Amino acid sequence: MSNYKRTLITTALPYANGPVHIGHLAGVYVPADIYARYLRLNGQEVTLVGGSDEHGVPITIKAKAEGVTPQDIVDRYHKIIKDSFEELGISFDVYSRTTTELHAQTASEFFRHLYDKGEFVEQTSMQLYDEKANQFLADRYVVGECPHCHNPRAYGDQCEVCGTSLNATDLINPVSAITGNTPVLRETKHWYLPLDKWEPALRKWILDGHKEWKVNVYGQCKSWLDLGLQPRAVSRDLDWGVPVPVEGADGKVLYVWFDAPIGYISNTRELYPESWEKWWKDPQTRIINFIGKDNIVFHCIVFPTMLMAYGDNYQLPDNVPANEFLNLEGDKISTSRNWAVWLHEYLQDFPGKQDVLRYVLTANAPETKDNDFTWADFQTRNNSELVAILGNFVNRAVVLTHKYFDGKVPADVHMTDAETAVFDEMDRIRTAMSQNIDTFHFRDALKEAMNLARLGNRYLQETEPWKVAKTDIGRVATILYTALQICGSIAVAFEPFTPFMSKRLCKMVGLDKPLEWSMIGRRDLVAGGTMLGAPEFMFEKIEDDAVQAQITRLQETKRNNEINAWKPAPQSADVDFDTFMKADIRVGTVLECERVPKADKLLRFLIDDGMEKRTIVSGIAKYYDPADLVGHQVCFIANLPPRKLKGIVSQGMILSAEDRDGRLVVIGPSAPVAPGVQVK
Ligand code: B3M
Ligand code: ZN
Repeated sequence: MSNYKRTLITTALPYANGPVHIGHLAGVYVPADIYARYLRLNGQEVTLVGGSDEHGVPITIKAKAEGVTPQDIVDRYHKIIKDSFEELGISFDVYSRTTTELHAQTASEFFRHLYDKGEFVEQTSMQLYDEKANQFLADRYVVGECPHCHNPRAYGDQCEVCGTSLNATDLINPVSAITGNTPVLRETKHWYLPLDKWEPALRKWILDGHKEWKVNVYGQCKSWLDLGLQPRAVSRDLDWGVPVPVEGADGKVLYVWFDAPIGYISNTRELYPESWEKWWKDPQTRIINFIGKDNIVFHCIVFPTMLMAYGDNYQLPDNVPANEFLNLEGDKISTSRNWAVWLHEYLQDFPGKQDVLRYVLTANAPETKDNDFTWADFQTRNNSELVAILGNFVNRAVVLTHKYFDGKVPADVHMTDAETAVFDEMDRIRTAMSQNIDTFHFRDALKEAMNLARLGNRYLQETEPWKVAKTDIGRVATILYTALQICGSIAVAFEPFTPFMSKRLCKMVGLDKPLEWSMIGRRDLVAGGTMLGAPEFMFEKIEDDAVQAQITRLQETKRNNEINAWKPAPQSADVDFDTFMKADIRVGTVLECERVPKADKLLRFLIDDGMEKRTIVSGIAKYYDPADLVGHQVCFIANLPPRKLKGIVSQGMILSAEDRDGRLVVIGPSAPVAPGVQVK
């Protein structure tokens, strides 16, 4: 634990243009909350700051698409986001938003201070302008080819395929996202933050001063610094955002990445109108930014530069423990493709199971590399870890105490070596957990917490109180007393991870004092004589059908995405007329149709072709009930060489159209014709 007086924990402000999903949670909010709760248990002065990022182009694009105002969009999503965070138990001290008056004031003042100090470079340049929409095209308002990887749909601020951050004017063949027009170049004035000027200071601060940062974070900073920093525009020609507080800046707002990090400051100010400055300007405050890996440059390079340029003792972050990405069932999470597990939907589908999600996202957190969330893993971790290990142990300890001591924690206790070993192991676990959390290794910390439950199960297995009870009830008292101390320690150790369970467990074992981290491993945590509550299960099994419903939903999403992405196949190379005429296509009437045994795709047809009857095997069994086809007329190619399929000789091929979703539809004449006529 550090010598700082207080810790300010910030969490990336999610864009209020959609709800939050498990990727956001695993990357930012769950780890930040664990950290905040842990520090509070350690008696530290902590503030956890969050809020919605309500500016930027994507919000205005969404508003345009829906025919509503940007304010309507952010009002809608801010509420969904805020409510769902609260329900998940993210213990924000403040969760605000960047459309408040206080934020506009704070961000304006920040800009104006830098402006007055001469920290910006004013520059006139040519920017893309949409003459039809009468506006400049900032950031995502332009789409075009990436000059690096040639992805045809790169945005004006970033290529999502190769990850390069771009200027709109870098794009090859830029097109307006508003009108589809090719933009023209027009002159406009903007303010730039000269990052290059601050490069030596940044190098010293990060590369020399923060070697302890996570490898992924340090590495990204180093490669940015080694590439050389460029001045960055901090204003945009846009009508949504905080107006640039300078004469002659009509129609210009602060760039969203300029005002958003200042949101951390305004939100702190909203929470502590009188004392906010000590959280930002006192060297004894430690600032920790929880973010995802795509935000590293803004938090390690741009925002610190803004703070240094401002001066006035603003403190730089002490650590930026950015996480990698969480994938979903093997694919990148994507808001636009609806490939996500949305928090507000999870809370609806799994009521009361906040802890399970928190547990799984931590056990599987993308701390050092991208990781995958699967529903199968979610179910397994719940059923075989939370239920089978933790829930089971706690339940046994409490049930046995009810059975042998009427639910009263035994008081007459005589510890042996077995008990000393248990308490020693709990001490070790507490120390290991602290070390892991202090260094942002939450997965490992959680594994250690789970070791408390494993320890408890092993201890009961070895001491077998249910057997000893027949001969030595005094010994059973010691065993159950010890088991209940483990339960108490579990309640404390899991509080940062699964706070809802922790609360219920405290109640069940009669632990009613405020929790403190140092209670883990204590020998008298659950006092002798305490009356336990009725035994309750801390977790319940998640059944296959609940998980299957989620998987089915994702499969439907995937299918819909494929259908939406469908385009007609490019036209085939020309075929000369004589070649085409060689195919003898005829109409036949279906006399019989049945499934081919042991071949789930195949149907066997008996066709009246006007001459003799012929058998044709066709791979459309998935799409038809064979009985429905009997009596129908179909088109078939008559002069293909016979082919053997599953032992049946097929004399020709039935024609069908393949729909966007892969479904095959049989082709026939639009009115009855004589069997055997040719199709020309
Ligand atoms: N809204 C980007 C994001 O959600 C941005 C973070 C701002 S943190 C100051 O990825
Ligand atoms: Zn690219």
